Amino acid sequence: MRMRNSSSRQPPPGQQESKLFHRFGLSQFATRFPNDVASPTIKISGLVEHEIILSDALNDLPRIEQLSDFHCVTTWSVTGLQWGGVLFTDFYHNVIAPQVKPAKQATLVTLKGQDGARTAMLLEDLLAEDVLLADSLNGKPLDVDHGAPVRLVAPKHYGYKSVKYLSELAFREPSSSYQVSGLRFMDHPRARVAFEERARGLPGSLLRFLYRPLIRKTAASFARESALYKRNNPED
Ligand SMILES: Nc1nc2c(c(=O)[nH]1)N[C@H]1C(S)=C(S)[C@@H](COP(=O)(O)O)O[C@H]1N2
Ligand SMILES: [Mo]
Repeated sequence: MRMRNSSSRQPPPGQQESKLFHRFGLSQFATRFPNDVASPTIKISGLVEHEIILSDALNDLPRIEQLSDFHCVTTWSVTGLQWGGVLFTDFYHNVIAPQVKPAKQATLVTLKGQDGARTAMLLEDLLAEDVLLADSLNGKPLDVDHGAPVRLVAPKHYGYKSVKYLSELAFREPSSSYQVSGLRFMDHPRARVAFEERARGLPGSLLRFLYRPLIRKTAASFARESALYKRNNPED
């Protein structure tokens, strides 16, 4: 088993440390949960030679445990989370490239979650050494709060790129337009934390102050809905 520490001591610009790893997202996602945790699939589609639907996406790939920090665009950060799973780059080179054969020009990948969350990342960013498909957190199987059965973890990008309940990856040309979870301006095409790319068109340093007041209420509503869901679905 490989271990890696990608956690950093220095908080990125505009971020503040949170001791709690909030279940979090756009307010309309508070009540949404994965519809299939027991026999999930990930579909790989778009500009590809062979579309496939994988039922055990992480099987047979080398596993890694990685310590990394997590940065929500609304300015809370958690440091030192231990994710377990496989490197996206291993998944790409051992499964996607040989079996799916994406077109050369398809350098943008849209990501979908079982709850309807949508965003996109450059393939180049997904192939960074610290991007994972994770199925465990802090030594335990991922739970529904944090993305079971499988989520993306892209530590150098704001949390909204780390899609939970991952259900589909689609390869596209970089110029193609794609749907996002919320308002278009809120989804920066790269969303790199180090450059404070919080959103399109507005300076990240301004958005800090607009987003920060939303944290407490959002986290509370996500926690409330999670408690209700767990009461009704004790087996998940
Ligand atoms: N499928 C899905 N993925 C998602 C979200 C969501 O609501 N649904 N929220 C995003 C946001 S804004 C953040 S900050 C992180 C929060 O991850 P957590 O809920 O595991 O703490 O997940 C991201 N990925
Ligand atoms: Mo977020």
